[in-house]
Formats: sequence, structure tokens, C-alpha cells
Amino acid sequence: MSVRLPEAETHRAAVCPLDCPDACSLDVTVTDGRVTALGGSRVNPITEGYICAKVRRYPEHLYGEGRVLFPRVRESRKGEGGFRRASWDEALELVAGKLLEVRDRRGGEAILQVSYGGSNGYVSQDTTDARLFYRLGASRLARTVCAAPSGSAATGLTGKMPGIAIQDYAYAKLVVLWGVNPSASGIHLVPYVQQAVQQGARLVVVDPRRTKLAERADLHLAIQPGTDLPVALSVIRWLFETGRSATDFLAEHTTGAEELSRRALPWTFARAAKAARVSALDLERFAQMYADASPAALRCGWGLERNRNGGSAVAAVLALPAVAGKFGVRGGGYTMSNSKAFDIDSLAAIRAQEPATRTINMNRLGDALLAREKPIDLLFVYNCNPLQTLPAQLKVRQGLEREDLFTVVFDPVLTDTALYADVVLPATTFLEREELARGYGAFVLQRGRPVIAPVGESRPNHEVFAELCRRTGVAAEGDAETAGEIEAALLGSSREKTQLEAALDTNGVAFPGGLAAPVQFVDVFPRTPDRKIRLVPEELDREAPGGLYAYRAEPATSAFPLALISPATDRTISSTLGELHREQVPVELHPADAAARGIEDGNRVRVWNEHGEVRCLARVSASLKPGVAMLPKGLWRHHTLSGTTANALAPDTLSDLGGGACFNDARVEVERLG
Ligand SMILES: Nc1nc2c(c(=O)[nH]1)N[C@H]1C(S)=C(S)[C@@H](COP(=O)(O)OP(=O)(O)OC[C@H]3O[C@@H](n4cnc5c(=O)[nH]c(N)nc54)[C@H](O)[C@@H]3O)O[C@H]1N2
Ligand SMILES: Nc1nc2c(c(=O)[nH]1)N[C@H]1C(S)=C(S)[C@@H](COP(=O)(O)OP(=O)(O)OC[C@H]3O[C@@H](n4cnc5c(=O)[nH]c(N)nc54)[C@H](O)[C@@H]3O)O[C@H]1N2
Ligand SMILES: [Mo]
Repeated sequence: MSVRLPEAETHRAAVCPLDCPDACSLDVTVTDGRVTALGGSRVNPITEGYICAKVRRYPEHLYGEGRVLFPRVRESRKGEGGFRRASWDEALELVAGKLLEVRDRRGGEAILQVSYGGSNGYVSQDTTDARLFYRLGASRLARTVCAAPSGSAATGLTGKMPGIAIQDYAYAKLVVLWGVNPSASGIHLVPYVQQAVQQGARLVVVDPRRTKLAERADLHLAIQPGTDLPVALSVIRWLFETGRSATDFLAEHTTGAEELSRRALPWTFARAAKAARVSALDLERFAQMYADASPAALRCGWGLERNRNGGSAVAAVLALPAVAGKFGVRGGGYTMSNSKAFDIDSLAAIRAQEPATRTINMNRLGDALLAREKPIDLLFVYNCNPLQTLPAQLKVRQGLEREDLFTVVFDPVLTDTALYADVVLPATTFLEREELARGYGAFVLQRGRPVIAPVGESRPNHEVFAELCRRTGVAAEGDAETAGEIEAALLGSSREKTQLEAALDTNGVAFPGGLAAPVQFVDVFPRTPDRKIRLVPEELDREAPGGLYAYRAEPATSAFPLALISPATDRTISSTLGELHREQVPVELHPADAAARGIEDGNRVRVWNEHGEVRCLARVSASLKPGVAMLPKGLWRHHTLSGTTANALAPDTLSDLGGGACFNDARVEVERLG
């Protein structure tokens, strides 16, 4: 009789650094060296012991079929995914050799790295990776696919002043959710909004879709995508015109109020309502509610930035609490991104100067890869899945198909982009490596430790890039290379070094200035030179076509009348984890738009415009505004019939500020397929 030994089950602490505001602290169950379950812990107070359904499925991501277990070298045509196994030594020699060959033959600018928020941790991005590409003199990347317009606006107006803490929404008497859908994209805000509502707070949602929270709202402004700017300006105009503006606050704490009021003047409720396709009375109701309530909490999301007016729209929305005088109380003010809550400077870990080479806007990757002049010969992709997440997908795909382009993809899973790689390198996930993680909603910094050994032969980013520095001969004495050295350099760059280290060592979590929930204009102030909000910052005014707050009209044409938006879903984190969902994803249409085209639930349809087409299933949904269609972001090619996604329909035009992506400026037509 054999004795069955109990399984060695342990619970280990970890932290989720994926691209999400919440930065959850995790409790990971490890059984015999394998992750068997993930849940939330209470180390980060916001996590409160629960996490999203997406990350709960992380064990399938770790050990699933899609995981890359060892380096691979291409054997088939690009896109077909035929690879042979290679050793790390062979793969790294090949990549290092190509980097040097391209630099020596064509100059460093023929090398381009493409990376984004696959892992938002401080250690796995902008450390040894940036060092390698800086020292090789590679082309620089403008990381603009997300948060560029809102980042420009928030920097210009307030120097990215930290916002209302998630837990402080419970104190609000009015909550405004503007272009944000926390039920999918940051779930820990939801219970605080609900708590506020239970205590009598009113809820306003500004969103073309009837989201879960919009269903519970006192007022849902279902505006046409891209029209947030006139809507916000009409409220600003009304506040000034009716004497409801906060005269004293504006005089003491802002500059540019008069100019802002001048620019808002043309935007009567009637005019804004016409542009936004909502009722003027509802706009006035909103303005009244906002003026009357205190504390009034405004959560500004990213849905409103992804169009031609995105930067000015966010600026106008962030100007609202200043004009209405909503700061200075707990639960009052706004939240945008708190990504700069800590004063940690990645340059300290990079230890190299950024070269003065050309900058390529990632939203124009397709054009850059297809350019004949100054071509890109080597593309290095990590922390990103550009084929599925960047605009103008067909151009990106055409670029990746170039036989004379050498592509490296470094990722834990075999993404659709990786199918076009010459070399695929296996990356560890955050459960297999060290990390220093911060949220851009929650005010926390947490230290992540590996809870399991690397799966297969996977290696962490910082190690692989440090090794490539050595193999290309650009490594230098004293470079921070190990996770410990990198962490020390990062924390060492902060004025709060001692406090941060002490907090990380004892509780595993640190707060900026020791504050989990700072109050705007009490604990935190604009980081502008005079600590004032700049309502019409000069540099933004110069950058925006026609000046800041100039509205660019609806781009629909008679050929392409429907606005196609591609918001986040509760199933994926952008495209991350998309390999776990195999079902077809439908395009959603309003019943009236579907009926006008003879389309019923479950039909096969073609969605197209001048940039490309998607063939997929259709779903009829009354949660949309008429004239608005939706196909979520982050889909993989297996999610549609044609293998193309919303990104094939997204123009590569740029927003007014920050060179941001205009995904939601896609205008399309839809027809039923036989
Ligand atoms: N589950 C999940 N969570 C995520 C992510 C994810 O992919 N999945 N991604 C993370 C990332 S990278 C980000 S940037 C954040 C994004 O977080 P959110 O800003 O909440 O996400 P989005 O889905 O882009 O947009 C929010 C809402 O804006 C609406 N919208 C679209 N166009 C407009 C418009 O013109 N005006 C207005 N007012 N609303 C509009 C959409 O219908 C949507 O409901 O979420 C993060 N969290
Ligand atoms: N149509 C449409 N497209 C959009 C948007 C939209 O609104 N509409 N929104 C955009 C937004 S908000 C964003 S933020 C972008 C995001 O776009 P991306 O930055 O491309 O994000 P992901 O799709 O999550 O891909 C990240 C990749 O990084 C990998 N990764 C994770 N951790 C690590 C690591 O430690 N090391 C390495 N080497 N790799 C790792 C993941 O496996 C994944 O393949 O997508 C944009 N795309
Ligand atoms: Mo994003």
C-alpha cells in the first residue's frame, strides 16, 4: 500500500503589474511548485481580498498551449508560425549579431524597439532595455498608443497632480464617470461608487454606451464619440455665464480663466447638444447637478481621448473642478492617471543618455515599417502586441511581412505578432520574476518576488537586455543589471528613498508621502512652477491644431456613417490573456442600425471602411447609442472570421495633443453576409 503524501501547498504574496489602475496585491496558491490559484490579498488596501476574473485565470496563461517555453527561430514564411527550437545562446548570438550588423551597415536608426504596457512594472521596462537601445543609437519610440493625449493635458494643466484616491469616492455627493468603465477596467472603484450612491450621492455617466454603471446612473449622457469637448465647454460656459464659477479659487489658484471662458463662449447647451446628439436639457441638468454638489468626484477615463479632439477634451474635463471650485475636500476634485505619484526616475536605472535620434510615433508603425527612405531593418518587440493593438492593422501586417525586416518578439506567449518573428524569446511573467509595481489609480508601490521558478526556459526582461548589452559590447562598468541593483537605483532616485525602502521592507507596500488617499489642494498641489492650474497652457495651445479647445467636427461620411468604438472588456487586458478565449467576438449594433441593414443577432457581417475590413458575427444591443457600433479592443485573429480586428478599421491619424491614437474615430459601414 502506497502512502499518498500531502501536496506541498503554500500561499505566497505577489503583486499584479498588468496595465490597470488598481495594482492588486495577490495571494498565490502554489502546489508542488506550480501556481494553482490566484486571489486578492489585503496588502494593498484597495484590493480588499478580491481580484478580477481575468487574472484569476492566470494559471491557464502560465501553463497553457500558447506559452513560449524556449527560444525559437523561424523556419516558415512570416505569419505562418513555423519555428524550430533554439538554445538561448544561439538565439542571443543571432539577435546581438543582427543588432550590430544593422547598426554598422545602416546606422542605429535602422533599429526600432516597440514596447508598451504589457507589464507596467518599474523593473521590466525602461531599465536595461532602454540602455541597450540608447547605447546602440536606435530610433526612439513615442509611446503614444494610450494615455498620450490625456497625459499631455494633465501635464499641461496641473503637472499631473495626483488625483482623488479610489476609496475616497465613498465621500462624494456626486460622482461623474466620464469616458471610463470601471466595471471592466478597474473594478475596485465600483464598490466605493456604489457606497456613495447608497449614501445618497448622485451618479452621472458620460459614455456613448449604456454601461453597467450607466444603468444605475441618475443621468446618462450618451454622447456621440469624440464630442466630450463641446459638452465640457458648454458646462464651463454656463458656470461662468450664470455666476456659478468659483471666482476666488480661480483668482488664487489658476491662470487662464478668462481665456478659457472666452473659448467656451460659443458653446451654448443647444450647440453642444447638437454636436453630441443629446438633449440640451440634459446638459443643463448635468451642469446644475455639478454646480450644486460637494464633494463632487470626477473620474476621467481614457474613452474620451481616443479621437481627434481627445487632448482638448480631457483638458476641458479636468478644468471643470477648477472652474466649479470642487477641490479642497475629501472626495472632491478629479482622478485621471496617478502614474507620476512617486518621484522615481527610470533614468537612474538606465544609466545612459537618450540619443538624439529620430522619434517614431508607434501609432504610425505601419508607415514606418513600409517607408522606403530611412527604412527600419530590425524591429524588437517586447511588452507589446503591436499587430493586434496599434492602429492601421493592415499596414502593420504588411510591414511585418517584409522579408528584409528582422523581427524579434520577446513575450511569455506566442502572440499574433510573434507569428511574424524571426526570433521568439520566451519571457517570464510577473509571477516568475522580481518587480517593483505601482498602480496608476491606487497610490501604492509594491515589491514583487517570484512565487515559482521560470516556466520552461523563460527569462525576465532585465536579464535578457543586460545580456544583450554585454553581447553587443555596449555594457559598461557599474551598470545596474540584477533586479536588486535596478531596484536600488530606482528607489535611490526618489527623495523618499528611505521611507519607501522601509515601507517595502516591513509592509510590502509604500504610499507616496505616506498617504494612501491624498486630498487635492490640501495634501497635493499642481506640480506647475507656481503651483497653479494652467487652464490654457501655452505649449498645448501651440500644439493643438487651431489652438487648445478648438473642436474638430464629426468625421463620418455618407459612405461610412457608423462610429465604431473599441473599448476594454472584462475578459482581457488589452490583448493579454486573449489566447484563453477561443469564441468568436461579435460587432455590436444598435437595433435601429441593425434593422436598417437587415441584420439580426448571430448573422455574419462585413464591417468595412477605407482602411480595411472585418468579417465577424453581429450582436444587436440596445446598450449602444444609435449610430454607434462596437468591437472590443485587444482581440486576437482567432476572434473574428477574417482574422482582422477593430484595429484594421482604425485610422492612423493623430489626436490634437500628444500624437495619440484615434481608434474611436473609425467610421464604418456594415452589411450582412449571405
Ligand atoms: N479589463 C480590462 N481592464 C483594463 C484594460 C483592459 O484592456 N481590460 N486596459 C487598461 C488600460 S490600458 C486602460 S488605458 C484603461 C482604460 O480604462 P477605461 O477608460 O475605462 O476604458 P475604455 O474601455 O477605453 O473606455 C471607457 C469608456 O469610454 C467609452 N467611450 C468611447 N468613446 C468615448 C468618447 O468619445 N467619449 C466618452 N465620454 N466615452 C467614450 C467607452 O464606451 C467605454 O465604456 O483600462 C485598463 N484596465
Ligand atoms: N482598437 C483599439 N485598440 C487599442 C485600444 C483601443 O481603444 N482600441 N486601446 C489601446 C490601449 S488603451 C493600450 S494600453 C494598448 C495596449 O497594447 P499592448 O501594449 O500591445 O498591450 P497588450 O495587448 O496587453 O500586450 C502586451 C504584451 O506584453 C506581454 N508581456 C507581459 N508581461 C511581459 C513581460 O514581463 N515581459 C515581456 N517581454 N512581455 C510581457 C504580454 O504577454 C502581451 O503579449 O492597446 C491599444 N489598442
Ligand atoms: Mo491603455
